[in-house]
Amino acid sequence: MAGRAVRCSNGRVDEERGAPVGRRVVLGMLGLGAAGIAVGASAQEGVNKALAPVAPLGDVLPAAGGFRYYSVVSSVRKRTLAEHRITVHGLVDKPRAFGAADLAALPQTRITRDFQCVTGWRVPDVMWAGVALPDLLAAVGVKPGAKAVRFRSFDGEYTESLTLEQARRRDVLVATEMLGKPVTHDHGGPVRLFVAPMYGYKSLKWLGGVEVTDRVVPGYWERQGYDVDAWVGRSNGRSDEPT
Ligand SMILES: Nc1nc2c(c(=O)[nH]1)N[C@H]1C(S)=C(S)[C@@H](COP(=O)(O)O)O[C@H]1N2
Ligand SMILES: [Mo]
Repeated sequence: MAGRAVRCSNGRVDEERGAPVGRRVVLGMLGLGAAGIAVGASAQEGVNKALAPVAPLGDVLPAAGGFRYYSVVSSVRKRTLAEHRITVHGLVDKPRAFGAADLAALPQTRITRDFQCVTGWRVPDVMWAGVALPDLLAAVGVKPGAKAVRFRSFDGEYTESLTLEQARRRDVLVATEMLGKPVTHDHGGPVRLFVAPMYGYKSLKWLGGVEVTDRVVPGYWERQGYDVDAWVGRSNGRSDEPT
């Protein structure tokens, strides 16, 4: 799928789902303040390559401070929080669909952490709010024999996984708010994951399904060589970017 580069500077996402596109394809930059400086595709590619596995992260990118908007598909249909449901199923006692009111009825957790992509960019001190994943799992009851959790995006392509132990950390959020507002569509709203201790690719956007499983099923980027245990600073991607 390399070469299907689509880039739109305003971060707009079309309504229709499209074909998968490569990781290097930055569809747009959502600037925070003055950080939304457009970077040409080739420059961005160079930056990604240079920083991919081992660069000292953070103070390398002059334009760091803004999120890059990432999606492996060219467009994702929008869903409102009111209509959206997250299905929680698999090795659980009570499989259940959670709508906005159901999520709001669970304990709410707020955390502020840096957001760190494995390719080098970092956004400091991002505030997130939502339901801590252990609280969501407790609401359905995890069966004996469960070992992992698999996440599916309603973009139709992206998946992620955590071990059950990782999924029970209090700093893993099913996030409905980011930066003090509902998570926007471009950032994976109405509901996305935020896995604070790990690189950004674990923080699946457009969360649709949570399945408790008996083993870790590697996610989208992990099938292309990225570490499954993506601890910031303790794991890393590959120097050759997958497409
Ligand atoms: N569904 C989905 N989730 C995703 C991705 C993606 O392409 N699709 N990219 C991941 C990567 S690599 C990063 S760094 C973050 C980027 O989040 P942002 O687009 O809100 O900046 O989302 C992660 N979650
Ligand atoms: Mo990333």
